[in-house]
Amino acid sequence: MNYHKIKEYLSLYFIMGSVNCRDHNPVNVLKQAIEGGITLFQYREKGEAALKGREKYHLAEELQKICADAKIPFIVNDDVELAIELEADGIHVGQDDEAARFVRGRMKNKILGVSAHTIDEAHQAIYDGADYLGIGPIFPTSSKADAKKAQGPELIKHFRNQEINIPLVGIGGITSANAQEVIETGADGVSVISAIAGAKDIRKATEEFKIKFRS
Ligand code: TZP
Ligand code: MG
Repeated sequence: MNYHKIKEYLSLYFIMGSVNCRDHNPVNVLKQAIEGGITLFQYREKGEAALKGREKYHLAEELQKICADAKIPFIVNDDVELAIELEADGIHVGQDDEAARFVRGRMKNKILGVSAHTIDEAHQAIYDGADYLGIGPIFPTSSKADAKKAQGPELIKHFRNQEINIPLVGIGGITSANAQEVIETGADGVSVISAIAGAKDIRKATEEFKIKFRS
């Protein structure tokens, strides 16, 4: 997909699975986040209490439909089989998941995102056909059990200084208070779990990001 379009989608990239929604219903969380202005959604069903099998499939299907109605692309984290079965708009893989070059071969005209922590990983992902890279953790996060050490927004600057010119999105501990800093260092957008999914008022929390982007 053309980079211009991808950059637009990355602006406010919401990631969530049932585990991130606490006492809220994931369907309502997604609807409110869309009302608040998210530009891309990733279904990431992870952690000890994560849904599996048919339950996971059904929730994915429900969330996909909400995205389709709102014309927000629906991306699946890690689970290539699920993404193919649902004909999702894209897939996001990390360095420990199915290799990006195979995923690209299986999902030819879909959005492919890859998490990269080093310049070598970035070059490999670009060679493999990634449409965008997820870079982080930028700030400390409690949403990913095996997260690496937070690197600060300088990490984005480092990638840009090394001529990594494809769309980049920052991830990890991003809130409406620090999002601007991540964009200023060269990211095309921010990806967010807890600052939206964990908020009391999901719509308001999402709007806070949009307000910061405008100022
Ligand atoms: N990858 C790196 S940090 C992270 C992922 C999936 C979790 C981000 O979650 P939060 O709550 O926005 O810090
Ligand atoms: Mg992964």
